[in-house]
Amino acid sequence: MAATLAASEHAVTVCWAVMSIPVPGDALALAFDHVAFAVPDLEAAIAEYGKHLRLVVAHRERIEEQGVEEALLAVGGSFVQLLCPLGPETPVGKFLTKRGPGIHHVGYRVASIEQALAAMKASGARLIDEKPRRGSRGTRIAFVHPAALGGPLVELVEEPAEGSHHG
Ligand code: CMX
Ligand code: CO
Repeated sequence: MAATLAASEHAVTVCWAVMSIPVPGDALALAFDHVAFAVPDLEAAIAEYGKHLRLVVAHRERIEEQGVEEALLAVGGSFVQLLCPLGPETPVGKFLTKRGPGIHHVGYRVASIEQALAAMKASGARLIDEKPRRGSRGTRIAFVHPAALGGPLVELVEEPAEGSHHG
């Protein structure tokens, strides 16, 4: 019965299902790093995710450069990124005013952010960032304009090298 499966058994099943799907060797997006949601009240959103999906906060960070306070909730090997704006004139603040709470962007994990940016520029994608910026957890990130992929804002994420220590 699914409900009585141990966490490890569930993980194996998910892994097998993903690995059975062929992926081109030169794919830039390796995995979903996170799906980001704009929320007006971070504590209330964290409480809802805990109550309804039983997710817990894996990481919290205030990212002044992006104008957000974030909470990351682990889902498998990816995250739900809850984003609360630091002010109304920040990207997430403007989004909340115009569109209300909801999906703000999708983050794709890439092996090399420089290579991914160069390849996407060459393929004609409209970039917001030509160079990587600092993201949370020591990641390096860059944004691709919503117009490039049919609507959603896209973020490219390069994980910190294993063994490196970031705040
Ligand atoms: N997804 C899809 N469309 C979006 C959007 C989003 N997240 N944010 C804004 N838009 C749309 C708006 O709805 C608007 O569309 P219309 O012209 O059809 O009304 C258009 O883009 C312009 O909106 P705006 O409010 O005037 O916003 P700006 O053009 O000033 O900026 C954007 C939009 C995407 C370029 C800007 O938000 C940006 O540079 N974002 C990247 C940085 C960021 O989002 N940081 C926060 C997250 C940090 C993190 O994940 O760590
Ligand atoms: Co993000």
